[in-house]
Amino acid sequence: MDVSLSRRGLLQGMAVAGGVLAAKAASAGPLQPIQAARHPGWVFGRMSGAQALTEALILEGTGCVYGIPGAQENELWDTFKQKKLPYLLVTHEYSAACMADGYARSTGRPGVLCVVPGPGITNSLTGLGEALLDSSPIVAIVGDVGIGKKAKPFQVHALANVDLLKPVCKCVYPVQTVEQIPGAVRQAFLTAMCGEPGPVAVVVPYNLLIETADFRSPPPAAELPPFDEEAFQKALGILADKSQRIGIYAGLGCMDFGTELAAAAELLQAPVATSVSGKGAIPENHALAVGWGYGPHASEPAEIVFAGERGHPKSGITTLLAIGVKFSEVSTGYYGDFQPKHVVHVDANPCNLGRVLETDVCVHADAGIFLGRLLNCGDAVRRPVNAKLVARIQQTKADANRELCNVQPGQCGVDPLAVIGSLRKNLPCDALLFTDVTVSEHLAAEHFQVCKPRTYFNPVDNQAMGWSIPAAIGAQRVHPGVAVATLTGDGCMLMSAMEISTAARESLPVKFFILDDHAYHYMQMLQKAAYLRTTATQLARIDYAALAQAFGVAYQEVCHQGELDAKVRGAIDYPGPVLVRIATDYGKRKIRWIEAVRKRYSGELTAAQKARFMARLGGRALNMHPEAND
Ligand SMILES: Cc1ncc(C[n+]2csc(CCOP(=O)(O)OP(=O)(O)O)c2C)c(N)n1
Ligand SMILES: [Mg+2]
Repeated sequence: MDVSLSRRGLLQGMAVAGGVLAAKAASAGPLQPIQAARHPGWVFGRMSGAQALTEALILEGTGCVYGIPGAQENELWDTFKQKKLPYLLVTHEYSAACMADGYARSTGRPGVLCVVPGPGITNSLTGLGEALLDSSPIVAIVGDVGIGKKAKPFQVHALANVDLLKPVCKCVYPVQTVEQIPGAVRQAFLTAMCGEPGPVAVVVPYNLLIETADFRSPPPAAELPPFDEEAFQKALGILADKSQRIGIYAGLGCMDFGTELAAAAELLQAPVATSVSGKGAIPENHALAVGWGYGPHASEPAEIVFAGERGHPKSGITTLLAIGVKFSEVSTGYYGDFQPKHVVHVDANPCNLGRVLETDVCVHADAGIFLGRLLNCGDAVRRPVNAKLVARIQQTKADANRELCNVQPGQCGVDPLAVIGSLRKNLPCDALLFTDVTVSEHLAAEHFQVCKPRTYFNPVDNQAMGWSIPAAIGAQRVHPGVAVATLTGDGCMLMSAMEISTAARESLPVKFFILDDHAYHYMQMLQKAAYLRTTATQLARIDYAALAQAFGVAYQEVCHQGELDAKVRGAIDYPGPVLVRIATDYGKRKIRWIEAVRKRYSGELTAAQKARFMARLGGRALNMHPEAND
């Protein structure tokens, strides 16, 4: 969280609001429409707080507001309707935050939610937390209890609403007067997007929504994106050293600069690996793209190409150029990406720089500006085409693809890797895929090839189960002609399944692919190795056909691998929402992420901790009458 930036943003917002106050003092009587026309882009004229807030949302290009109205915001929702601002009623505020997140990740612009104070806020916290940790821009419009002379004690929803939001938001703007409303909303959009994006809340006491004022509120001044020239020059010196082999690790910060990223890779003849949220920043079928991560937890081609092959000491990379990325636990497989000899780390948030790997230079810069400048300095860093590198990448990718195409059927269901292969084969390349917190997320990150930016989404760093269903619905709402699908587990589905009713009500044709194994397989994988038994991991057997019928969506069931492709295709081609239950047999499917993380984690245990674990495992292994699982 960039606190200094937030403070500066807040000050700017207050300055704007102050201008409005001065304008109010100077104005007399209702303003004429002709005056408003002279101020395009301003919230201008006499109106209510709710109207000014709605105008500000419209001026910021809001495509949809997700949420649930309450007594505190009925004035606002009525104004959305009056001003034709699109909105979507959800079933739970967790979903509203996830939908705004799905909107933000798929469009690159802030997603908007609107919730009541108290339970509306507490319900939305998990989704806002996901957006905060995953750098997703969101603007939360939140009502608050009434303030002022007439305010009563013990009002409904009178929790510490501003304080509740602070830990999950980049910044919170508490509005105190009606005049501050549009300035605060517009500042929130700016703050959500600048530097490292994230969620921002505007908290409005409900009585201000029905007050009127004369508004003269201009758009806030945009901040210049960061660029540290001195550090850039130092980075250039490192990248110009032709004795070193460069690898690029690209994150979400590169997502809208795919052309520049690919050009930089070609200029440096550098293989490109991405973080999970960076998937799609470079088309993964590009000759220099190697997939996700570069450690033993991630895509095998990335590991082989970055670490180098055994017996070929000069084949790995020696200089890492990390752009628009932080080295988070999940994406690095518990910090399993190795430390190269040289590291240049570029990011828009200085708090992310140099925190995990040792760096030669940290460049506080916007990824797009950095890439643009790097390309302008082409002559200093250009390398001749490395045909050997390209051939090695092609070979390792072909090997990985062979594995994907030859998945053996599971004994009592479908292998999840086959599902990933089938989804890739049958979804168009511009389809949006929302994955979830099931063990299959790591298989998908490893094997699902993404060729377009902003088409693959995962709740990475908060790992909030149930995220994919609402996030996909939120995205489908503003991408009507695009195929949208979820890849989720039965446990995740149980957390947010009610939202499928929203897809049915609104005819949003999302395809909900559910891997059903009646269990938290993820937890089982972790528990079995450490405890030789499982606890609290078995789920109910659900009648999915009845569930789909109850929601009013179409239903498809896949029980055998042989029918997988046809049924996946059938669901994708169906014009409405479909619930697809895939009877899943995780069987002995190995997951590189789990294995690598387990190894790293156990490597960090103290000798005493290891001894205790081993003694317990030994004792349980010898026990002839083990306790039942779960
Ligand atoms: C809200 C929340 N609660 C608990 C967890 C811990 N957790 C991570 S994955 C998981 C199980 C997911 O189950 P399911 O969707 O069935 O996928 P599977 O494990 O079977 O692949 C749990 C409980 C979490 N990440 N988020
Ligand atoms: Mg499961």
